[in-house]
Amino acid sequence: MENKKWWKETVVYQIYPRSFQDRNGDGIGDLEGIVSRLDYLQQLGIGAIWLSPVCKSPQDDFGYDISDYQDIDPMFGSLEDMETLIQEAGKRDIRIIMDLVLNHTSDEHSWFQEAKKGKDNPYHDYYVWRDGVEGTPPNDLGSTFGGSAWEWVPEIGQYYLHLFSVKQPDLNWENPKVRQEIYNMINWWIDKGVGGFRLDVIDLIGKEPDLKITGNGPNLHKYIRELSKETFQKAEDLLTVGETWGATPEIAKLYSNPDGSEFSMVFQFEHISLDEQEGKGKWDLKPLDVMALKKVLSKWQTELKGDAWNSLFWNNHDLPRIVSRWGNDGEFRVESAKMLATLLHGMQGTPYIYQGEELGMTNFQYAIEDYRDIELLNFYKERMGKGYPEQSVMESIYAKGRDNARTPMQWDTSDNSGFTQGEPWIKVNPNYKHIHAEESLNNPESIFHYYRKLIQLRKDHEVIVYGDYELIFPENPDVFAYTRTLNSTTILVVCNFQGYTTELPLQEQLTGSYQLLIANYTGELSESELRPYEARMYLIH
Ligand code: TEU
Ligand code: CA
Repeated sequence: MENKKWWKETVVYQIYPRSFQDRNGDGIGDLEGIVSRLDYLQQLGIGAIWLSPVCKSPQDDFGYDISDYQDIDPMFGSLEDMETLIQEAGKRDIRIIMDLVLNHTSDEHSWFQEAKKGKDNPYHDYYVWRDGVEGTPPNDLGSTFGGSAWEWVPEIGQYYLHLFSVKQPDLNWENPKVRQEIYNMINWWIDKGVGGFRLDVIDLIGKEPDLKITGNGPNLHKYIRELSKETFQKAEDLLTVGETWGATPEIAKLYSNPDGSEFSMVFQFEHISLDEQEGKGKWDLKPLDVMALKKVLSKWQTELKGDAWNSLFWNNHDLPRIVSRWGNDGEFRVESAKMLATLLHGMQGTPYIYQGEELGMTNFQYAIEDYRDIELLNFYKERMGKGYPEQSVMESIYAKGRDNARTPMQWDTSDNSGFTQGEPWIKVNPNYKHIHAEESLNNPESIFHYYRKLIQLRKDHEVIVYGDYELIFPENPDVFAYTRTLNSTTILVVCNFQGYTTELPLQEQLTGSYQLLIANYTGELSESELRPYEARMYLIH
């Protein structure tokens, strides 16, 4: 069996602070708001909160542009509030996982303010600069948020690199001083008692911009091993998870080596791109192929076994709501949300729940002026500028825009769903009148209570954490089914991904003595077919 670790046995809940709970009425969620909802999270049963960035930031990319790593943005509260959150969460056995944005800072960070003063400034080399002439960037490297990744600074006659917005200059990891500053900062946070870190776009720090290499650069793992040794490894068993868009299982085995030389685990995104057209980006859509999803997730389950640890997620603050994406947010919203949860929470790895996922919150469709995300707004401008039909641009935004995940948490039926007493920074999804936490808490059949049970099952059955994975009925195009086995115990998970009833010879699997652990339909359960989005988990001895 794998080495036991607390972070293999827990479930993590991601909070996007500006959209979770506002306490002071300015329309933006804050740390006090989070503290006020800790009992709710404790009831759900999670053991850690991944907190999207709360450090000082001009909020150009909503906190992923940090101007001071060792202070809290006043919009979210103070350092004292952060300490209170760590303590109050701790009392409920919940650890706080901070979001470390180490690939870039804000252009308003004092390092960058100094760096752009001149080539001789001691901070100049903290960032990535190239000589050039105005209008002709060093090369055609593009920013994820559109346009060139190079920005001209006339005062010093150089370009700086920004793989994201112009207000997010990339740090120069080749500079040992930069690395040391970062280690000191991380150790300062470790001393404050955080339970771990999520590392934003960490696969980019070994970039070679002249060769147009961004992800998985030649020195990447050298830097990560040094970072880990100087920080994480000096602390108690932290949960560290890297965001690594370009990871393959082979690469993930480096990042998540059980010897602890890098991270606990990484977020891989292979399944996340399955509804994108080949060779195009996130915005150009195609329907999900269930067979492809089975293949990709099974590959990660089998290939990491014993050599690395999986993160399991459908959602985060950058992704559309899974129930709208690969479930059905109309007639079968509840069934399909539970089905998707069952599939993920039965697998090997650490499950992550993104705020509102446990309520079955959905995507939404607003007019363009009601959106707030920089990536989405840049995309709109770019496509409209190129003459795309507005309808097709909006379709992409409805399906993939990051704001789908960022609408406020739906707590109750009061104004703005109990998120704020003021004017919310982004509109609440109008469906809050029937999708909200209060209803979910009161209804034993709710999606919330289903997630709560799944989390409890993971605590009660070691096989869900440590059992071996095997895909079954591999050729069935409708059903995703697998087993998990540890010694003489087997878990069987079956999930119908379709909105119609489909046949499945379950009796082949249900031999000997077995027990139903959880299911998203009640009443009599057939052993030869599954209803729309039906999901079940059995324990077989
Ligand atoms: O995301 C990395 C990233 O590449 C995303 O921009 C992604 O490509 C896009 O959101 C897909 O829709 C991380 C953070 O999660 C994201 O919120 C930040 O904007 C980004 O890094 C820059 O820090
Ligand atoms: Ca507030």
